Amino acid sequence: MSNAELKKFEDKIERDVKIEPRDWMPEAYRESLIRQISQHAHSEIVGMLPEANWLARAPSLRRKSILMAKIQDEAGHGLYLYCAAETLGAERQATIDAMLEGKLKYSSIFNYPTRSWADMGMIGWLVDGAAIVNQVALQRTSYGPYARAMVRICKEESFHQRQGYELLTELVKEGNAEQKAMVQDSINRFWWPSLMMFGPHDSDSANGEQSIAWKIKRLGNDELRQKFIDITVRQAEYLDITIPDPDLKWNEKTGHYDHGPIDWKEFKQVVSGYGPCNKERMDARRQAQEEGKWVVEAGLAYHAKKSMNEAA
Ligand code: BYC
Repeated sequence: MSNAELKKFEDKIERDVKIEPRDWMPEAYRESLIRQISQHAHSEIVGMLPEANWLARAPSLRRKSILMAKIQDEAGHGLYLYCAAETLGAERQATIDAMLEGKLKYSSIFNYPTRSWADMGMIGWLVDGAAIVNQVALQRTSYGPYARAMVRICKEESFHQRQGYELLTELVKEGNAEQKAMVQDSINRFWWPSLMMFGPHDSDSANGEQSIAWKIKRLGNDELRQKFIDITVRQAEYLDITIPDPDLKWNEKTGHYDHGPIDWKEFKQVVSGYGPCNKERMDARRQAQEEGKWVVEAGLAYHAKKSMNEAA
């Protein structure tokens, strides 16, 4: 690395010029991006599993088509993100193997079970809602391929969030008491894990400061979490359901909602592999890898044959 290269890189970051795959970049910047982007990709793919659990039990053809389209979108998001990581030299299978060995993470939220149909709405509203707040900011991330992937992903996440909110609105406004109770039970289980999606407080965020300096992250974990809470409280009021936080209240001084303490012990447990569904999720991914091997082999054989024919 020469000083001139580093200066050029820092200058681009400073002027908000995107860093592109062929540009020189510090090794630690490249590694941090691979870490974040591949974990993001794994989250999209693992995130298909809790929803797939309800595909065969969707209550109507309309709901089933919407859910299927959403799950397929998540697969697409995973693929754009794996491609973005590949532009940094990360081999896709190697990042998947690293996740299966527990060396790379995926979002904590997908280690919780989906117990009722209302959970399909709750995931759309809260989980995709949290993802959008985070990803809108990431559209301005400093690495070009990641930023561009985010633009399309955000458009699709918007549809996901809306379909979830619409599903819940129908349940609470047109449903019976039991259906409304199902929505309340669902938010009771998903509220706190959704807040954990934004990661630890900034004071405990190991990567945060450096990532913000490099403009990989444009906003800190706490600011994003607060944005999400501020948007979501009003939407919960419209649904006439209670957010399970007795300390949640409007703060006139700050112009934001204050919230109660997050259970970081639970977060740490889930992230280190001991959440309610970690084992189930990893078993499903291992099985998919095993069953999909022949597709990869067939694709590689086709590619090798085509290259040979072209060379002949
Ligand atoms: N879960 O230093 P920090 C979706 C880790 S999918 C697990 O603050 P950073 C969707 C963190 O990785 C949404 N781990 O980290 C799909 C770090 O460990 P490592 C996924 C978490 O990177 C299907 C350590 O904790 N979105 O939308 O600066 C259906 C310390 O944290 C979590 C993304 O991935 C967590 N929640 O900030 C529906 C967005 N939080 O890596 C929806 C892209 C933290 O040092 N990622 N950790 O071993 C990001 O924006 C950032 O990586 C984070 C964390 C804000 C998540």
